Amino acid sequence: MAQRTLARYLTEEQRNKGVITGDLKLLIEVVARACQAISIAIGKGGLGDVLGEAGSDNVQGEAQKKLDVLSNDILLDANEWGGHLAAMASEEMDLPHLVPHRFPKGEYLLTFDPLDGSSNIDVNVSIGTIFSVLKCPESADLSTPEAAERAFLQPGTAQVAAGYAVYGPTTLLVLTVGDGVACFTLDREQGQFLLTQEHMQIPADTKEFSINMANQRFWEAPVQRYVGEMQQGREGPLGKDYNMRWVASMVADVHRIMTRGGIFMYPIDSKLTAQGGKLRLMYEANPMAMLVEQAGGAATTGHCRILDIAPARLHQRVPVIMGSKNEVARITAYHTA
Ligand code: AHM
Ligand code: MG
Repeated sequence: MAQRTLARYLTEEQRNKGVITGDLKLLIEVVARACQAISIAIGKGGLGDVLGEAGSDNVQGEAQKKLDVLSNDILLDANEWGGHLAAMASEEMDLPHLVPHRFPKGEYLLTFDPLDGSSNIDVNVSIGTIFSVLKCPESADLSTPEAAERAFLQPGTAQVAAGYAVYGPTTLLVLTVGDGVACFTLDREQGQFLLTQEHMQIPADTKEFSINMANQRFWEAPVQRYVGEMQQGREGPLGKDYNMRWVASMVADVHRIMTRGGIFMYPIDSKLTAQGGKLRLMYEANPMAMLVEQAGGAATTGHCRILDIAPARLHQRVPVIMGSKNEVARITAYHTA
């Protein structure tokens, strides 16, 4: 049987199922090509001038790596001319990027974390790109970047597509257009993504958890209780032994969970109270929550479903707990107990 390329998958979602529009198909193909370009840049490593610090800080005050900046530029350049977008917003940029006047404007908004897992860039550990697509409200004021911010402030339930690329031993693109989750592998010889898994499903139960244990003393009581019980293993109230994995690239940690189950947590803790959490709602939590839910998992802050949050700010941060449904239900119950 002929291999199913990303283009063919998207054409079938459009033509046979009517799930996506032609413009959304084009948008996703452009994002996928940008991810291919990022994958090539990352692959150069020490052979190219791509590793190390960029010498600048992003809006969140974090030091940018050269590859953070390069990946951001690749995504902006690839997406601004196609006519499918009204504006883009990035973890690495203070304000939205409006489509320049010389290009036609489309009906979608794109948000991205161009290179997630910045601490892993220079040490050759898996990193990724996360993206989310929203419809631009017809009444949106796109006259200035400041005014355009409001158009993006939609809950995660409004996303029409979300995905991530993981740059690991292979480069993968994991995508949802609201019709389940499909995984594509980059064929480096052909230079295109080929469908390698359809209908990804996260097992409802797990024996694997993912959290930065170094923050343990700062956690709130429900997280202390849950992780404490997992650590007690077979002898504890959960009655089974757990394993722990923490790559420190959300993309890689969530991809492992998409593949074999598990629970990923970056909860609120006492040193994050002022900023509301570590991970960003628009660039990390929402797209990953849509993918996880589409694969049969669950995603919460501990107190509410991530996709239901009405964003107040573009760069808003939130606590994140996501993965295998029954485990997420357990820690959610501990938050309300
Ligand atoms: P980044 O977007 O600046 O890379 O930050 C997000 C990353 C996530 O990928 C990961 O889950 C987390 O930060 C790692 O945090 P820590 O350094 O506490 O392990
Ligand atoms: Mg990130």
